[in-house]
This record gives sequence, C-alpha cells and structure tokens, in this order.
Amino acid sequence: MKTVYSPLHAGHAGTMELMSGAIVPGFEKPSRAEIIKARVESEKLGPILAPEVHDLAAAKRIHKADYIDFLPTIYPEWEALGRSGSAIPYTWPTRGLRGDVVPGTIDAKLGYYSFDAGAPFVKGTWEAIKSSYDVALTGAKLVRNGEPAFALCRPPGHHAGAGFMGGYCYINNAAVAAQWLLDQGAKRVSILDVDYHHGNGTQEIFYSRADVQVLNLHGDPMVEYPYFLGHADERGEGAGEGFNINYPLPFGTTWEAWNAALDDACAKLAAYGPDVVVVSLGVDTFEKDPISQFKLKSSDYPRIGARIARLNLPTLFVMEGGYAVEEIGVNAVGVLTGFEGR
Ligand code: OKP
Ligand code: ZN
Repeated sequence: MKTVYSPLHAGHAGTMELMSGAIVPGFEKPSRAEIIKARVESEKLGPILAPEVHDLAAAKRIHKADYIDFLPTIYPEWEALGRSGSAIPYTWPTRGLRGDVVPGTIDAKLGYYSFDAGAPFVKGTWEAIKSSYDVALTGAKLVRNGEPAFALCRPPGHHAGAGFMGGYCYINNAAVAAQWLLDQGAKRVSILDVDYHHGNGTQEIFYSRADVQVLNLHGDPMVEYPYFLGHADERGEGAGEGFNINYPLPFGTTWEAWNAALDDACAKLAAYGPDVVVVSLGVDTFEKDPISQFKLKSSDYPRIGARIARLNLPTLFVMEGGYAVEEIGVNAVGVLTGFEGR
C-alpha cells in the first residue's frame, strides 16, 4: 500500500513534558516518524508520497473555527514576548472558573484551548501539525479512490477535541479524514482506535452522531491517561446512542485479552456496515513502551493487521502513538504487512 509522509513533521522537535514531577524531553519526537518511514522502505511496503497541501476547511468541519485559527498564531505570539522553548499552558478554566470568556494573553489562551500541559508548541510545531493534517487528507483521498493507505501522521491527533489540544495532539487527523470521507459521499465511517490511550477527542467529536461509529481499545481510564473519558458506559448520546464503544482494559493486558476485545470490536464494526474504516494506529500497546502498560509483542502486530483485513473494507491507517522508538517501525509496519497478508 502507499504511504503518505511529510518531512515537515521534523520541525516539531525538542519539546519538553512534565513527567512524575520532572521536566523531561518529549516522548513524542521526530525519530518516531523517521524510523517508521525507514521501515516502510526496508519492507518495501510501497511508494511513499508527499501530501497534497490543503486549506483548513476540512479541519473546520470537525474543529471549532476559532481553535483552528488560534493554532498558527501561538508561536509568533510567544516569540513576540521574547520567549523561546516550549509554549505550554499552566491554567485551565475548570469547574468553578469562567469558561465563557477568553482573556487575550497567550498563557490564558493556551489554557482555554487545551485540556492538559501535554501539547507543547515550539517554532516548527504549526508547520508539523499542518503537514500531519495534509498527510491524513491525502491518505483519505487514496482510500476514496479505491486503495488502502497509510497516513504516517506526526504529530498524532486522537486526543484533540473540537476545541482543544492535549496529549501530544492538536488537529484530530483521523476525525478530519473520517469527516472528509463522509463529505465525499461515504454514508457511514467506522473509526477503530487501537492506540493504548483512549481517543477522547475522537469520542467527543462524534459522540452524538450515528454516521461515525467510534470503537476504542485502551488502558482503563480509572488508572490511565487521559483519565477523564473512556469508560465502558460511554455509549454515545442522542442520535449517537450505541455508536460509541469503549473497551477499557487493565494494566498488563496481553495479546489474548486484547485480541478478544479487538475481535468483539470488529464484529460490531462489521454489523454497523461502514463504507470505510479509519484505523487510529497506535503501537504504544507494545510491551516495551516507556509510557504504557500493555504487553503486546512485535509478533502480535501483523495479527492485528490481518484481523482488520478480514473486515474486507476500504481502510485508511492513520498513525497515532508509540514511544518505544527502537521497535516502532517493526510494530507499525507489521500491522500494515499483516493487513496485506504477508
Ligand atoms: C498520546 B497518544 C505525563 C504523562 C502524559 C500523555 C500521553 C499522550 C499519549 N507526561 N502522557 O495517545 O499516544
Ligand atoms: Zn497513545
């Protein structure tokens, strides 16, 4: 299958994050995408294409326009204040505070448009976000035109909601692609999120809709990030009732239990009967992932791809997480070669 990749992701580099009381180098780093790309090449998965450049209309189909318009202004405003490094918020309008007024200072705006301190901005971040969005849309177009595709997105997207960033995510690439496919004539799309973390942004965006089914396998939010969404009783609302399906799983989950959840999700997906499947492909379920607690092995990833292939549906793979950099290429591309039956 074809891969879509942009070198512009690499400008989103040198980020910092808070981890157990210390400021540490960001886990979501450029080498992730480089190593996956190298594995795509060495495994001869197929051609690697540059993305087509898009305007932001497709982003505004699922994100709030003021949020999207804010993103490119962040770092220029930060630099105008004489600052450098990572632009990160430290105040949020949580319960008991005013969430209906947006102060004009950059620190306040960063807090207003985020749910955590985990989506840092450096000089090249906007260009990387935009390229990741272009990669997703270009991949979606390949799928619309009749072939499976791998959108090698970086930064990832599934934690980004309609009006906020967080958890390394800014624009929700999988959600953008799903909406674009609907706008191109698909009647129903399923998003299968196999990243270790719950895709809270994707869930929020489609929660009251019946035209996008969202299935999510992830670490139980009682003990795992993003903590405040992803329970099994979240099943959608209104017209969306029944079209959001969560599989929270305990720390230490190995292939057998994880695969049972995948199999159940695939059965529900097949019953829904979508025209297209968008896979939010995270490989942070890996046993050696430095920030995650599942125990999948490299040999399990081709089996994931093979199970998805059995759905026999047009499929777009959108890269999400995975932080065991050494094995990220083997694991991510393993899903894709498994999908191709080799
Ligand atoms: C993004 B994706 C403190 C822990 C916060 C955020 C994880 C974001 C994962 N540093 N961790 O779903 O792979
Ligand atoms: Zn993740």
